[in-house]
Amino acid sequence: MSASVQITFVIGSIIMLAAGIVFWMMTRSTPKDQHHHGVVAMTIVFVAFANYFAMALGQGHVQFDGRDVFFARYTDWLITTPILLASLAMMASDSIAKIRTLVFALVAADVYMILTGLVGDFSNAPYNYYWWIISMVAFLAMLYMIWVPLQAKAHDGIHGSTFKTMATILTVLWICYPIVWLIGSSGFSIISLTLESWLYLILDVCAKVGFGFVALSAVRKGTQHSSNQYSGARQYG
Ligand code: RET
Repeated sequence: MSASVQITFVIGSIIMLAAGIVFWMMTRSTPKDQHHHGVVAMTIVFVAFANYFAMALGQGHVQFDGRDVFFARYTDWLITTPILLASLAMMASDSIAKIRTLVFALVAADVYMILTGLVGDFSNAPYNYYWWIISMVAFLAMLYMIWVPLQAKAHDGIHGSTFKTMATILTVLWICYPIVWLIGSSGFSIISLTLESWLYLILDVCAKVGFGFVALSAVRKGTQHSSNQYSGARQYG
């Protein structure tokens, strides 16, 4: 692994760790009944920190057919993307139990997408492209579930408008991952490994840190609103 690639992992570790600390502080000034949003945001960045740290130490990749496969990206995504989806679902509905079948289907499609992507990364051409297509089908199924049935439930939740903002950010950012995969070392190798690593870093920071900020700020703003309306009704922790 070259130094220019390794530096992206070092930067990634630092950003994720710093974000975790900031989210922890933000959560402390959030009403207790909204703490789950903070727990979700912290879990995502601390999991990402561990995976970036492993890659920075050279422990997150193996050689396959003369190139590095960074499997730590997939262990990161495998844990963080279902949590991100759960976070989005929590914005759509006050009670995840009410939409459990939909959440299960979303997470199942997501896990399927990541695992078939990993298999693709450990495949030579043309098999890697077959796996990319299979993974893409699961991704499109996920987008459908977010924009059709989940969106329909969103008006039930207290954060209905935040749902739309978060679903839009999620869609725009997540679409970039399969593109980077395809033009990077796992696909056509049109871009260098260094550029690929920078692109994944930018995407990961936006998808994890940006998403956490939007969720936590919305919850804090939303509850400030309601605590102004019903002053003293909420318990702060
Ligand atoms: C892969 C393989 C090729 C096909 C597709 C993919 C999609 C990956 C996505 C990853 C999202 C990761 C996020 C991480 C941040 O926490 C696996 C690259 C469709 C959508 C959001």
